[in-house]
Amino acid sequence: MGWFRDARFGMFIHWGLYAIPGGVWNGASVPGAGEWILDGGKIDPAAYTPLQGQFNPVEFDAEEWVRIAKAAGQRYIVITSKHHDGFCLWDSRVTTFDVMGTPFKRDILRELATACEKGGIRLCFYHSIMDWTHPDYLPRRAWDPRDPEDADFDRYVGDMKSQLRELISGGYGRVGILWFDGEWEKTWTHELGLDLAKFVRGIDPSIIINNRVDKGRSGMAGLDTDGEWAGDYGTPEQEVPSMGIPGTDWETCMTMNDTWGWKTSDTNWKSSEVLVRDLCDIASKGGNFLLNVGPQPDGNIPPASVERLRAIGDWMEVNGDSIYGTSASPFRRLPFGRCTQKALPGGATRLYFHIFDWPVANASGGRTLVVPGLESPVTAARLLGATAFACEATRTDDGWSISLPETAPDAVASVLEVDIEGVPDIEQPATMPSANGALTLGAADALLTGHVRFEDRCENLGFWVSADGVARWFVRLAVGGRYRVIARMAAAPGEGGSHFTVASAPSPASQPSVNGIVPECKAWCDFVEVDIGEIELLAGESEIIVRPHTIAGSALMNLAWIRLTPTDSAASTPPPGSK
Ligand code: H79
Repeated sequence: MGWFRDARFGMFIHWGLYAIPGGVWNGASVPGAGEWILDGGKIDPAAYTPLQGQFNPVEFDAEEWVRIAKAAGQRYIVITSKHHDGFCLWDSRVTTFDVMGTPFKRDILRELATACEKGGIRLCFYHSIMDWTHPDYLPRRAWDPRDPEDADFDRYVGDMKSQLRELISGGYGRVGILWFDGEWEKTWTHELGLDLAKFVRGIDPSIIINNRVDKGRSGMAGLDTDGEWAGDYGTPEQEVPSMGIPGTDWETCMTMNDTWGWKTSDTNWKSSEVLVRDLCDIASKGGNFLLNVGPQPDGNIPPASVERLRAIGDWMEVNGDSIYGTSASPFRRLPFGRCTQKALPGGATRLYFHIFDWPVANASGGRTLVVPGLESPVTAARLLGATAFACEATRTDDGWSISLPETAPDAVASVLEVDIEGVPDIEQPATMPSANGALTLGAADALLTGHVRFEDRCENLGFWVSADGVARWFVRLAVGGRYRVIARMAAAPGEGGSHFTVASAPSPASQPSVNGIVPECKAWCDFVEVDIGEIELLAGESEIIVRPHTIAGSALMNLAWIRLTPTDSAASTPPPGSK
């Protein structure tokens, strides 16, 4: 996994026959992603496959694509050798439904392999297990008139293996990753997944295989559920796991608009600012970013994509050290942005702070970045980019503060490089009781995993749509005791009645958790405070965990805060020095 972890940033390319209709079939716009048009438009494969006769991307230039990826700072390319429609972008001996049967008649993957080799980019293949046009693939789409009795799924698997052998040892260079997809259909089994992974490894033991070769993926979160699954890394799609996944390799794949394959009507582009911050965010959580482009039928990458890649590249040119070869942030959370780290020779550590929110001027007009909780001695601090400013690091009561110039070197994300002695020693932020001993756990301070989000509008946790959504807070108490639990929450009419649990960990056996029921309110932000019972907390640091038990409506609740109020005298005395 070495090169993969170092690379951190790659280009996804979705290209095939679907680029020709670009989301429009018989004059009508087909909802959904461009590459899904056969499915979304309920198109008979016999009406779709003739697109092969129109595929003629005369402006295709593999070297230009590689230049664009390199200029963006991307270190690898994952291209669709075959997507769900079954069309193959290389000269395959197994099928005539490939690029050699088009007017273009050029082996696109071979040209790209040559350009990648020359440019020092790792070439990888996305290969769909699901195949809507292969005569032996099952199950068939409901509107597909072909008789499924004639299909032989084992023969399909055999063809797929032959094709993978062509891709791995057919002169396309050293393949970095095989990126499988479409594994969720019922014909694909755990046994077939294990066998396919073994087959690929048998041809080239160094190939990285994503987890979609097997059946372990839990929905769009892309991470394996518990169990022994084949595959080297997790594949969250269109989302960033909020806490990363310690001990697991992963890669978020994402589009710049809402489609993977070219779709003429999709102009819902993310800004380059958002994409740069996504890259920082993903690196800070220990993952890779696989950012998609869907080339046009003429062979050009859409100008809107090229423009964004160039902006990211300009940022990477200056700040790439804070991304390549880094590992996840040692901080649970930082108020101003993100952080990555790298080990230095001799046991020291370099921290890279991605400053999204530049500090405002203090009373004396200066600017300082406060790094809460950093206990390690700081030996050097400097900003990346063209700035002569000498950053000074000062120890404070609860961390370090580092002086900064008035203007941020980069309006989107400035990088401050900070060297420390040894491995990071960090006192993680924790909520402490107020003067009356109460702990208020606000939505904005929650650490989130799974399907729950912070919502700005009413400052609550919301979109709590599935049982995997968990909110956690860290608290620090001088003395333990019993606490009354009040939740400020809301659910729209017809959405009440969900059950949830508030628990502490570690917890005393006597009263480890309490259950609450969500009231029905006038609207999602019409909050009410509900007393849901008592729990007991231990002295020292513990976690308060809120998770769904049963979701009655479309989502669990909107949660503004949880307040824990001491019920006995021991805990109601605030610990010395608490704020
Ligand atoms: O190639 C791009 C898309 O065409 C493809 N994956 C990216 C990289 C893609 N196929 N389907 N989807 C995206 C969305 C489909 C999701 C679902 Fe499921 C399939 C919902 C139910 C089955 C996978 C399994 C996600 C949840 C469970």
